[in-house]
Amino acid sequence: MNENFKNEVHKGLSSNPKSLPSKYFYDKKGDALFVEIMNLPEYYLTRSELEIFQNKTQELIDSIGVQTDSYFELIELGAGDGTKTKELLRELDKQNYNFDYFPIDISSNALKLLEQDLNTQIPNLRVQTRQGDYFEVLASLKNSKQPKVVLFLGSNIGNMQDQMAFKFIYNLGANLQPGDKILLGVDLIKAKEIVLPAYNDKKGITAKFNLNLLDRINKELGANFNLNHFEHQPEYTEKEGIAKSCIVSTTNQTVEINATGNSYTFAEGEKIHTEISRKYNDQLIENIIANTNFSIQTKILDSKAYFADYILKRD
Ligand code: AVJ
Repeated sequence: MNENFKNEVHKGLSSNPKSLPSKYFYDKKGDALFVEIMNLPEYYLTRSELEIFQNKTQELIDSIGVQTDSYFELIELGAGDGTKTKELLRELDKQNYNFDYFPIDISSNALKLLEQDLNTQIPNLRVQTRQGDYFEVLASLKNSKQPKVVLFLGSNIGNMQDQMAFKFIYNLGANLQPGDKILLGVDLIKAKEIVLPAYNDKKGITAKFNLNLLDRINKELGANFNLNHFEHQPEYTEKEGIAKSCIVSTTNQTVEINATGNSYTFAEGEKIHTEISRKYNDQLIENIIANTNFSIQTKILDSKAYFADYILKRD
């Protein structure tokens, strides 16, 4: 049993207001539900960024500033199935750039599948998968002193509070050298009518994704959450620019968790905060990177200006 999971669940459910960390969404079932989310008509994020990678590939290559005649390392944090990245990899391969691709992921299974897929689809590509924690892997790549481009796509940074996002970029900088780049994909602040449905789809897949966290606690920590007595509840205001997901208790109830040896009471209407998905604009990105060694070099948008890929340059 995972001690961190147990401790974080206990801490979150003992706090007021209650919360659970979003990083625990991604067990096997959660991974599969997230793939379903990416294919939902309401979830525009993945399609918008894919459009950038398909239609603005040359702009991306020009702004990461790599040269055909000198080696570089292309590192991806949380590579997933590589759909977007493949657009870039294909073009770099076609234009004979000299680089290795280092996809980093927690899931060794995802990395194995990605490597096989890349080996058949882009046979020339040199792939070096790295399983593990982003920063441990980055620290191990630091010694090479080769020019680096780090991809952090999909608005994954949006799950972090701004202060955490600052620390994250700052720590990336500590593992990079002057001139290195980060390609940071972020969802942009826009109207509630567009953002909220992305977190509240008609088919109820996002609701399942959110509630799966309780199911995971049931299975891995021996708890007795009754999923029929909890509901998915998303919120978003354009003013704040942060989509928030909660799980609401629909009745007064008590839940026992064997692994923690505790019970937790929920009042009717009480919320468990499970996720923030921050949306950005230039000012917010400027604020987050203000005390890091990075500056914004370029911003590339999709045709609807829903999503942006920022190229940040390490000074
Ligand atoms: C993978 C963090 C980008 O916040 O939009 C999708 C996760 N949560 N639907 C996001 C998610 C609910 C997603 N990220």
